[in-house]
Amino acid sequence: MEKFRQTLKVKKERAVLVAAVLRSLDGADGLSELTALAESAGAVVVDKFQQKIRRINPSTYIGKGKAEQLETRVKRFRADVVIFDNDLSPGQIRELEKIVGAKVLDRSELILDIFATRAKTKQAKLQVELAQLEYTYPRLTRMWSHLDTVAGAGGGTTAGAVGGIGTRGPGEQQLEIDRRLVSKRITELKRELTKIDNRRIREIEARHGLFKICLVGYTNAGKSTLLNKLTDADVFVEDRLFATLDTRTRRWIPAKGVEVLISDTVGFVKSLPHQLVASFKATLEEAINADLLLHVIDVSNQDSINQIESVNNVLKEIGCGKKPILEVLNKVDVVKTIGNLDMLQTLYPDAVSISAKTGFGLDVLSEAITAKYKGSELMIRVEISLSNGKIQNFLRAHGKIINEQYGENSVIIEAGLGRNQLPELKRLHPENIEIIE
Ligand SMILES: Nc1nc2c(ncn2[C@@H]2O[C@H](COP(=O)(O)OP(=O)(O)OP(=O)(O)O)[C@@H](O)[C@H]2O)c(=O)[nH]1
Ligand SMILES: [Mg+2]
Repeated sequence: MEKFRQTLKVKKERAVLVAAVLRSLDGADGLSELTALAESAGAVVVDKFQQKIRRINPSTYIGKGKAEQLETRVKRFRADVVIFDNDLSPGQIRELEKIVGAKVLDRSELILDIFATRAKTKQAKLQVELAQLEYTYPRLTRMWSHLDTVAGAGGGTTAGAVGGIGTRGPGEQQLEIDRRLVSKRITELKRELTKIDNRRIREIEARHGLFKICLVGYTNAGKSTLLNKLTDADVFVEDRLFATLDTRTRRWIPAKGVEVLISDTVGFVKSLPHQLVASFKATLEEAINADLLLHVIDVSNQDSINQIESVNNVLKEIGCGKKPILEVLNKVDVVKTIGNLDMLQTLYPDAVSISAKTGFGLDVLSEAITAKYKGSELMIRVEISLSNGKIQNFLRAHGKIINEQYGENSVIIEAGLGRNQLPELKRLHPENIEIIE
C-alpha cells in the first residue's frame, strides 16, 4: 500500500478510469462524470473501463480476472493511477494495487483531492483538511490492525508489544505515529473550525431581517456565473467541477424597493463523501438560513434529471428539504435538442428559463424572485400622523397605495402589500395597522 500511496494527488498523472456497475450497462454512461472529475483534478485520462459485475468481490471489488485485465491496460497505457467510480475499502485498494501494479484511488478520494486543490479561504482549507483526515483516519486504523494480525500470525510478537524480533517494520511504527498525529490534528482542526463557525453564525444573525436567497445546484451548473451577472460580484468562474469552495454573499436589488442578500455555495455532486457533507455544513449554512433557494440546473447536461435528484437529496440531508425553492433552468443558449428542456419545464411549471451567460430571462427571474419576496398580497389600512413621511415612503416603494384619506393631523392609507413585508412595516410603525383582506 505505502509503495503506491505516498500521495493521493493525481495532477498530471495518467489515469485509467473504472466503473463497476451492478445493474445492466444498457445506456449507462457511468464514466462521463468520473472523467470530468478526474480532469478537474488535473489527471490525463488515458483509458476507460466499464465493467458489469454480478456481485462485489470482497477482496478486489471487481473479479480477480477483471483486475488482471486491468493490469494489462495499465501497462499498455503506461498509467500511474487507476481511479474507481465506486467507493472501495482499504483492503480492496491494497489487493487491487498488488494486482494492477499502480496506485488505486476511489471516487471519494478523488473528490477530496479536487476539494483540496480548490480550497482558497482559511475556512475552506481547514474543512477540506478535516474531511481528508477523517476519510484516511479509519483507513490508517484498519491498516494498522491488519499489520497487527500479520505480526501475531508470525508468532514473534503479540499485538501492541514494542520492539519484537523484527516483525514490526518501520512502516508499522510510522503508522502508529501517523495515527496519533492524525487524531491530534483532527482535534485542532475541529477547534479552529468551531471558532470560525461561531463567527459566521454571528455574521448570519446580523443579517437578520433581510431576505436571504441562496444559490444551490450541481457543480458546474452556473451558480457563480449567475451571481456575477446579477450583482457584478467577482466570483471565480471556471469550466471545472467545484470551482467554488466557499460561500460568497452579495447585496442585490431585483426590483425597485426590494433589497435582498444572495449567496453562492459549493457545488453538489452525487454521492458526496459524507465526511464532506458534515464538514461542509458551515459552508451550506447559507442554504440553511435562506428564505428562498434558487436551484440552478444545467439543462444542456443530458444527466440533469439525476443531478436534480442528487441536489434534492443533499438538501434533505442538511435539513433544507422543505424550504421554498425556485428552479432555474440555466444554459438555454446551448440547448441542442429541446427534449430535455421541454421535459424539465413540464416537471417544474414554475421554473424560470435563463442563460446566465447571455443574460436571457434574467428580467423574468427578477420578477419571479420579487414575487416570492413579497409573498401573497394583503390589503392593509394604516393611520399615520402627517409628519410621518417614512411610512408613506415605505408604502410607496414596497406596496401599491389604493386610497389616501387626509384628516387634520393624520392620513388613512389603504394599500396592497406583500405578506412578507408586513413585519418590516410593523417594525417602522407598530400601531394602527389593520389587515382588510
Ligand atoms: N453556455 C453557457 N455556459 C454557461 C452558462 N452559465 C454558466 N456557464 C458556464 O458553465 C461553467 C460553470 O460555471 P460556474 O458559474 O463556475 O458554475 P458553478 O455552478 O458555480 O460551479 P461550481 O462552483 O463548480 O459548483 C463556466 O464555464 C460558465 O461559463 C450559460 O448560461 N450558458
Ligand atoms: Mg461556483
